[in-house]
Amino acid sequence: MYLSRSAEWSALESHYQDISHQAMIDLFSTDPNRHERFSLSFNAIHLDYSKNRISARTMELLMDLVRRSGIEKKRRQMFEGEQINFTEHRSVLHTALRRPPGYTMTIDGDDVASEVSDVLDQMKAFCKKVISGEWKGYTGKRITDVVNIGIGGSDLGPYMVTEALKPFAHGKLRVHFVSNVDGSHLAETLRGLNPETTLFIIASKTFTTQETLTNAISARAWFLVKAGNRDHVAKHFVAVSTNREKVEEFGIDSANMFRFWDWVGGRYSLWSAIGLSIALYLGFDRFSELLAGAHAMDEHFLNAPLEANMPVILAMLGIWYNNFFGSHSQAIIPYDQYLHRFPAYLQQLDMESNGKRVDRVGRETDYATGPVIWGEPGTNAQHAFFQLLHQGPEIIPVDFIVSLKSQNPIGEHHDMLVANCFAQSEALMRGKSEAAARGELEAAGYSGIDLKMLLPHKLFPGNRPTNTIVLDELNPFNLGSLIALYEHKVFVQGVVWNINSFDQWGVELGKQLAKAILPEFEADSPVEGHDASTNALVNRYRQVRKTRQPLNRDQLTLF
Ligand code: G6Q
Repeated sequence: MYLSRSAEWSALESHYQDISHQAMIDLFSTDPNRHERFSLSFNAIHLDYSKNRISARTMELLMDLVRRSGIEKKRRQMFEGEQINFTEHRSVLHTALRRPPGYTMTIDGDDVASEVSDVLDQMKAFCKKVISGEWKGYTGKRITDVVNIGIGGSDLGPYMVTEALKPFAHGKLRVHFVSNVDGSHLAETLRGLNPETTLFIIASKTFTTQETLTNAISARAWFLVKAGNRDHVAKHFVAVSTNREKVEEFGIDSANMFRFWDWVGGRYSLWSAIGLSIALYLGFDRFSELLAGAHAMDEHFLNAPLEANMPVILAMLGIWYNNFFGSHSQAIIPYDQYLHRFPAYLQQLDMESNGKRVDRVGRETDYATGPVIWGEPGTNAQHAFFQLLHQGPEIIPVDFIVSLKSQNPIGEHHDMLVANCFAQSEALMRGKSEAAARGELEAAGYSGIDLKMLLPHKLFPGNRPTNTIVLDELNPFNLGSLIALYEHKVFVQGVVWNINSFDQWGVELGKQLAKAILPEFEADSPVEGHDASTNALVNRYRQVRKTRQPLNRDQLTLF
C-alpha cells in the first residue's frame, strides 16, 4: 500500500490540521517541561528539539509512522550486511568499517572483520612512515604535502573532516584536495608545491571517474617534469580503490594501493581507506577516534528505543515538515567555522541518498522525498540569507550545530558566537507580533500612513522550527558521532519513504553524458546531432577552442 494512504499517514495529516495553528511560544508557556520532554543527550551530543511544531501526540504519531515502515528490521538488515541496495545488488556496510573486530560476517566471500582490520593496519603503518619521515621522496626528502585527488564521495568527506579537525592535526603534513576537472583547481593547488616532497593519493572507488583520472594524469605529468624517471612515481603516488586492475594500469604499484569494497558507498566511504588523507593529516590515532565516535552512534541507533533515538527523532521531524508542512528545503547552520564544509558534505549525503522519486517497487511516489539541503556557517549566514528564514514565505526548518568549547578561546568571540546561535533559534520561534512592531515604530516616531506602510515589513511570523545540536567540543570522536547521526537520519527517512537510499543513477548519468560530448569538440564539421541549443553551445566552444594553445609538458612547471 502507498505510504500516503496508510492509516499512520492519514493520522498525521489530520493531526497537522490541529497543530498547524498553534504557536510554539504558547506550547512553551503551557508546558514547563517542554525542553526536558523534547531534548536528549548521547555522550557529548545534546539535541534540543523543543523548538519544533510538535506536541507529545505529534511524536507518538511520527513514531507510529516509523514503526510501520519496519525500521527495526531494515536497520538490522543493514548492519548484518543484507543486500539492501537492491538496484546494485550490494550490501551497505559502512558501519562495519568502524566496528571493533571480533565479529563474524562474510560478504562476497570476504571475511569483513579481518579485511577491514588488515586495511586499517596497512593505513596505520603507512601513516607512521610518512609522518615520521621514514617514507622518503625520490630525492631523499620527507613528505610535507599530501594531495588527495578524488571527487564526490572520494573528496567531500575527507575534505570536510580535515577542515573540521584542523586543531587536532599533528602539523607535520599539509593536506590539499583537488576534485574539479577544471584545470584551475589542480593548477592552483600545485602552485607552490614541490614534487620532491609531495605525495598524491588517487582516491577513486571505481578508478574510472573522468575527473579524477584526468587530474591524476596531469598531476603525474607535473611530477615527472621535475622527477624525470617514471620509477619515482611509486614514492609519490598511492591509490585508494576497489579496482586493482585499473590502479595497476595507471602505473601505481599495487603495494601502494589501499583497498575497499563494493559494500561501501562513495558518500559513506570516509571511514574506509578513502579516509587516508584524514589519517595522514591527523595521525592514525585521531582517525581511530573518529571511527570510535561513529561506532558509538551506531550502537545508539541500533539499541536505543525509537522514542529516544537521536537519528530517528531527527529523521521524523524532517518528514513532519517535508511531507506535512510542505517545506521543500532544510538549512544546516553550524555555528562553528571549522564545520564550514559540513553543509556541503550533508548535501551529498542527503540529496544523493534520498533524491529519488521512485519507491522500492518501482512506483512514482505521490509524496515528497529528499528536501534541498543547504547552509553556511553562522554568524556569516545571518548577514546573508537569514532574511529568507525569518521573513520568507516558506517554512524552512533549520539545524543549528554549536560547540560549548572553542578551540580558539580568544576574548569574547565564543560567547558572541554562541549568543548569536541561541538568539536566532529564539527569534525564529518567537517572531515579532504586530503589537510589538507597532510599539517599536511608534517609539521611533512613526505614525499615520508612514507607520501603516512600514508595519507589514516589520512583522516576523515566527513559529519557525529549529533543532539545536550542542556538542561539548568538536573533536574527532564527537565529529564521528555527528556524521553517523546524519547518516542514520538519512537512512531512516529513506526507509519511511520506501526508497533505495544507496544507489545514485543520477550521478551515473552525468558520468555518461560528459563522455558523449567530449569527442565532438574535435569534429571537423559543425555538430548537428543535438537539440538546437546544445548544438549552438557545442559549436560556439569549438570555434574558440580552435584558437586555444594548450600547455605543453614543459609548461606544466608553470603550475
Ligand atoms: C557517491 C557517489 C559519487 C562518487 C563519485 C566518485 O556516493 O557515487 O559521488 O563518490 O562519483 O566516484 P569514484 O570514487 O568511483 O571515483
